[in-house]
Amino acid sequence: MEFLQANLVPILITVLVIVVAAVLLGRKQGKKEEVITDPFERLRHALGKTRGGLLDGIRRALGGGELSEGVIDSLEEILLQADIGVSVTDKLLAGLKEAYKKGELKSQDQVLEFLKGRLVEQLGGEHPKLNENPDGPTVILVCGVNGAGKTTSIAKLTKHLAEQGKRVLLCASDTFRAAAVEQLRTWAERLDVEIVLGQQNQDPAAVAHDAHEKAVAKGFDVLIVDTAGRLHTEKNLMRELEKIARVGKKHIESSPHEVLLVIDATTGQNGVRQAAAFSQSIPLTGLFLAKLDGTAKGGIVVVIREELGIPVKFVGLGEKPEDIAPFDAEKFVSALFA
Ligand SMILES: Nc1nc2c(ncn2[C@@H]2O[C@H](COP(=O)(O)OP(=O)(O)OP(=O)(O)O)[C@@H](O)[C@H]2O)c(=O)[nH]1
Ligand SMILES: [Mg+2]
Repeated sequence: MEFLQANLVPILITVLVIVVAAVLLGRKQGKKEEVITDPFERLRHALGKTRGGLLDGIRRALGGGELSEGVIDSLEEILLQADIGVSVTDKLLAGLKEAYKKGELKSQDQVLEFLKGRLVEQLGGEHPKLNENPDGPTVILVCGVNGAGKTTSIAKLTKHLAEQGKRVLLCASDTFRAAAVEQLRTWAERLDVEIVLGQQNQDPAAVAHDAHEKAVAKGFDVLIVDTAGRLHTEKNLMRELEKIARVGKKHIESSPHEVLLVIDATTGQNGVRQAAAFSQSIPLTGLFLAKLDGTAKGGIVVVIREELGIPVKFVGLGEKPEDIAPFDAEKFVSALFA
């Protein structure tokens, strides 16, 4: 009793703090995460960081004042910061100056429209589709460096293709880590698709072989093969990847129809170098640019088009399976400037 009387104030304060914390936590948990259903809005939202630097920077540089060659020059740093690359930035600035001298650019809006048009041109107006096998299962081999986002991107692709009515089979050829197999198995369960699992340390090519056999036997539309992360400098691992790519030909002669390299957009120009190096070992048919939502360097898409000539087929916009967009140059640029 004496103890209670002596410590009444601290006890009351502690109880009050606990109650307030519990109420706040309850509110937070009850609060629904914002779900963006419109695909363009989702893209726009994911490009927020890049747009923040690029569009806001351009607007600030242009200000409300007169356009001049000096003002145009001041755009250089902003374009470079968005990772649009030196060569394309030079072209854009030269184009802007030419149009300015001809008297075609007077307002801020005209400058923005000019840049949008040139960027779409630079991206070749691309809207590349996945290659399809008309004679059986389409095989998509997914590769990339450690942690690029391969397995998550496979979950997104699976959902995207399943929504188009395709029956998808997954193959867990990343047999180095039990956790990697488990990660893909969990996605397969969540997305309600079948999976061919490898045992830990089993030859990844053998697992891919079994998956091809099953895809043909059971008439799947698409087989997606997950592989372990690797660096292009690891010769043995690159040879292993070539073997995984080769092994399915016994069951599906034209396999793989897609070799998608997943690049982490947050690594900027480094990702471009990875892609160039990977493509020397294995012919890449497309890129999946993951984590666009996590970077202000979304302009990397333009550099990839300029330097590699390998089409970006999909972009990753977050960690959920619906956070995917097939790449479309016009929509991409619109979302960047909207
Ligand atoms: N914000 C964001 N995070 C992503 C995206 N794609 C993947 N991630 C996250 O990146 C991390 C690595 O993703 P994984 O799919 O495991 O990458 P991985 O290439 O399969 O990794 P390894 O198999 O270990 O080489 C995870 O935390 C993912 O949630 C994306 O588009 N946006
Ligand atoms: Mg993985």
